Amino acid sequence: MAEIVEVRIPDIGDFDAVEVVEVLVEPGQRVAKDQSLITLESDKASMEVPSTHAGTVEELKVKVGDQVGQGAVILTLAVDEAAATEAAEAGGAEAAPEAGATETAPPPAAPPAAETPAAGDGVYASPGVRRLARELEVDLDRIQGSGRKGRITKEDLLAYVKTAMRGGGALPEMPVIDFSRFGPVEEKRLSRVRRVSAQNLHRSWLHVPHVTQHDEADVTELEAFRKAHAEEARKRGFKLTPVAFQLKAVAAALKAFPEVNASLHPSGERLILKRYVHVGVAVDTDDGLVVPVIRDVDRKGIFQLAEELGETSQRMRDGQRRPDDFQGASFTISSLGGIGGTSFTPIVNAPEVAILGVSRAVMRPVWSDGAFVPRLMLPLSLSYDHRVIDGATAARFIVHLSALLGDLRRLLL
Ligand code: CAO
Repeated sequence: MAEIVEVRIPDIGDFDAVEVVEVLVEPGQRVAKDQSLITLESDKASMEVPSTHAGTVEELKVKVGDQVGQGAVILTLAVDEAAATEAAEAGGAEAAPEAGATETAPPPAAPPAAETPAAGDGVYASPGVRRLARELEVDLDRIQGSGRKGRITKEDLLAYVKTAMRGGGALPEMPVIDFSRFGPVEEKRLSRVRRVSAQNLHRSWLHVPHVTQHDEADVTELEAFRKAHAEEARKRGFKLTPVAFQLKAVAAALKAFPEVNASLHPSGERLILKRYVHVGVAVDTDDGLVVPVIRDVDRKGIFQLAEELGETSQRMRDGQRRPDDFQGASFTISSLGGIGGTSFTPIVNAPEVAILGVSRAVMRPVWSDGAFVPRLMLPLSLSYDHRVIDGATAARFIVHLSALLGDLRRLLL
């Protein structure tokens, strides 16, 4: 005999009440596990709620227009016998799917949606646009939204289709190759973090004319200072990472060069200068690269920044990410110094206009006052949007930054 279970709204992040904008099933209909049952929409995100079990819909408990929150019953389901046994073993009907807010950087990013294999997962779009995209067999991942927070509007979808039909503006197609012809292969599904960051990186790569300016900072004194205070930080419960010093120096350099702490208006005619200094820091996680934002760097001390960095990067690795972790950065630092390498060319995290890549500091002989002296040199690579920043400004910025890192007392000037 079929068991009746209640399917409920899972954890939907920070929202107390979200509107039901679409009911995708009806009584008597058979549904598969993970099949979308309803669509919820807040002003920030649209999300589909999948079924926790396979079975037949008995009774709908919500309708379009209802406001619902976590735990509200969506419908009752007569669960298939086999599935019921499986569900009982897995902890019963309450075993709701996890719908963690896995927002990833950089914005505009995906809504705090339940992970579903639906096309367009990881994008902002209304259910109507999603439906139209399904009918037209368009992958929403490929479209850049022009709406608020990157939301894909119907016009964006239609413009994309028109361009595709004309064959203009599109990139030449990559050939589809069956690699198994050449040897054994295996397929691995990319995490949502990777898919979203791939899309953002690609968009920046295509839109932003990049130039990378390299320099070296003499961090011999800075490193000695950091080591001298490392123990004190450790006692206070955090690690005094070199990145905290880089953050502080970057904040001072951004104050001195406001056009680097800016975004180009979409019209391309105005620069939006930011009076705040929020800096994104690239953090490597098992899911891929995420870039949480450290706010008001100019107003925080180095100990505070180090502690916040440690706490934030740990939270990123533990998968405890919140949408606002990734919003509002005006500049980004990507440090590969803990790993190695001599220099690299980071991709600007648009709509920011510059990003600092930090490589591994090395001790080497530097010519000074007629003799070679051993100095610890830190390689810096500043990629910038050449539409906004010209070469001279970039060079002045990185020279200024190197000087700050070379002598922290300059931060006081
Ligand atoms: N040159 C030489 N050594 C460096 C260095 C540099 N530029 N930057 C860091 N190091 C050293 C550190 O001194 C540290 O050595 P010890 O363990 O001997 O003290 C080691 O590399 C690891 O450094 P870290 O953890 O302090 O800093 P990080 O650059 O690896 O990471 C941060 C920075 C803030 C993201 C950190 O909180 C974190 O999450 N680390 C994990 C690794 C990571 O995600 N790195 C970012 C990679 S993607 O851009």
